[in-house]
Amino acid sequence: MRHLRKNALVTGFGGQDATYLASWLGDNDYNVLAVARSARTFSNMQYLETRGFSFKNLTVIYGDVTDANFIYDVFKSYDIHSVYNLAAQSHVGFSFENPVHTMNVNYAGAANIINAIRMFQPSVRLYQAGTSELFGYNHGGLLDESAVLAPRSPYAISKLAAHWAIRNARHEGIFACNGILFNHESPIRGPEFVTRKISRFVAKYARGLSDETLRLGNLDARRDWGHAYDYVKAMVKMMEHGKPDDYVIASGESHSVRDFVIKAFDFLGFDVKFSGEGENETGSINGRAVVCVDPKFYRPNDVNCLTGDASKAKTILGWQPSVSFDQLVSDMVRSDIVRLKS
Ligand code: G4F
Repeated sequence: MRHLRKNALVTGFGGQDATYLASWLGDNDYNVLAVARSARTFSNMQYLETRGFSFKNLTVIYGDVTDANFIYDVFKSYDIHSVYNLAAQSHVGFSFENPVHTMNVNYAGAANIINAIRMFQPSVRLYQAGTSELFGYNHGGLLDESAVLAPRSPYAISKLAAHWAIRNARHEGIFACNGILFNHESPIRGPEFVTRKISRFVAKYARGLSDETLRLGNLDARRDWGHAYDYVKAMVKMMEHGKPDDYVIASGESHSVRDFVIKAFDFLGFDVKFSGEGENETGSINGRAVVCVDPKFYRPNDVNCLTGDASKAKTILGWQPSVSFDQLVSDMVRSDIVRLKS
């Protein structure tokens, strides 16, 4: 008997998470209907192909989640099993300068999809990309699904609105899940995020291609960094589980931005020593400053520490992260070195 594939609609295609997810779904029982805003965004897919990822059973649809009529047309044209709403304005720093745009993409996109499910295909399952930024003003410790939500940026406010839209949709009978994902990185992370900014710099430095200084903002910020490929598999587990719910996905340990810098250089045998405080702090190798603080990268409000407790996902979904912090840093730096060579 011919095996029938289910249609999974993935928004935000071209971005890190949607690219990994499309690969995984296409290899595993699904046709992927990937929503992209433009063909310019396929460099991540091309890069992953060089690392052995495949993109089978993929159809790209061009459109924007903020356009309700576009979403409705997709729902009228395809028999959809599941929607992964990963389209977002995902940069927290940028959201302070563009709060309305951020709210529009991050909330209206989710609201349009919920409306489409309600009107056209009520049995569709929906995954919403939530975030640990929802925990904003927290007092440290491990954060799980019961932790207080206290957003600290326009980005987090927009994601909180979507988070509640999903919870309300679930209450009315829609299969809708919030994945409260802590930071997740990879070699295809955008260079505007701090981990990739660091890995790219370190690769250039190691190849002798940079005599510049890496300029960073808050070195004390602590994040719980995991690997994006592990995290997209958690999304699928939520959607394939019998009951919709909200889940924290995290590694359970946090590291500072400074730790990430030290580890990235250390991976290539360079010993960075930090000295000074606040705006005067520098990181040096053999007495030469290679890292400095630039207040331009400070945010009006920053979240100081995020560490997640993914016990619920581990127990109920059987999810486990497979990539350690050290492996993540080394994968990113190694990949940037290879890319520079080619
Ligand atoms: O890499 P970041 O920009 O990631 P951030 O703000 O934690 O957000 C990411 O993770 C969230 C999950 O918790 C997602 F919801 C969100 O969409 C995104 O994927 O910054 C991490 C930390 C911040 O505290 C920031 O202030 O690094 C600090 N930082 C220090 N210097 C910097 C820099 N961040 C950036 N982007 N650039 C810097 O030069």
